[in-house]
Amino acid sequence: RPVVALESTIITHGMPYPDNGAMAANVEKIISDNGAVPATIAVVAGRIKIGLSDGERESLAMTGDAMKLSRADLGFAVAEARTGGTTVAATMIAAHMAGIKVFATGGIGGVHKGAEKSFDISADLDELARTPVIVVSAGAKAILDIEKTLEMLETRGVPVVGHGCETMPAFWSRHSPFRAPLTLQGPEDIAHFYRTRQALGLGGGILIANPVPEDQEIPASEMDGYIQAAQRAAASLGVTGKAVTPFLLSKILELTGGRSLKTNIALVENNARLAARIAKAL
Ligand code: PSU
Ligand code: MN
Repeated sequence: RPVVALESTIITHGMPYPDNGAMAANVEKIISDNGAVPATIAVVAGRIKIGLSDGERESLAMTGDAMKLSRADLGFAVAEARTGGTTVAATMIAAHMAGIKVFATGGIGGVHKGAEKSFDISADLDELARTPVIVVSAGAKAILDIEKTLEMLETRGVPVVGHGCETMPAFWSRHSPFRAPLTLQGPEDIAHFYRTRQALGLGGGILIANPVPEDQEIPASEMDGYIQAAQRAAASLGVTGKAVTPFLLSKILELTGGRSLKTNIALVENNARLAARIAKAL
């Protein structure tokens, strides 16, 4: 049956309670309504779960001390019987273990602004290079350096496909100043492209960049000020490492008075719909 994987760092570290739990339940429903089976992936007390019960999903949403698990920490959480949300990278790993080919998220991690000094580049990019899963996103979060993220993906051999768009979306906004490297029009074409890459033995994943619906976007010109303010706050508080992304997201939520969260939820829902259609096409 067509299955769509869903990540859980967005639940544990990406949105506040109770919006996170409501978003997670609703996204699963959207996938079911579109004829596919949702599988939210997380580590619960040391077990990698492919699909959560309503109760497990809700208690993950309420867990204050869940770990943020990427490739580096996934094995640790299993060994030490810990609970955590899986990032795009760790969710791709677990989805692939279970034979799931399509995964819906909000935005991927990427090259952070100032990475030439901090070396802060998300493990999501490396995972896209090695694990054959289609990741449906709204692009790279605008808190990142989108231009460097695209360069890095090209270097690592990851196809980046705009869904029906010529410019790269910027998460909360439909447009960034950069071109989408490739463009495809719909789920059938994306499924065909995936199968072709498999047949050629090219390996690795595909990143789909799906712009947020027009009536839900926050224009880039408006987001820029909030993003810069959040970045200044992170720098002055000395936030580093895996705490950077969650910090910036919650600061931006605060600065936009909750508007960024509404957009974030809308774009995840939009990605879930497309992912279900791709899974069915495959
Ligand atoms: N998109 C969101 N909220 C999130 C994330 C993405 O709207 O919380 C998470 C994803 O799980 C992504 C992770 O894989 O942030 C990237 O973290 P880092 O930059 O530390 O690799
Ligand atoms: Mn990082």
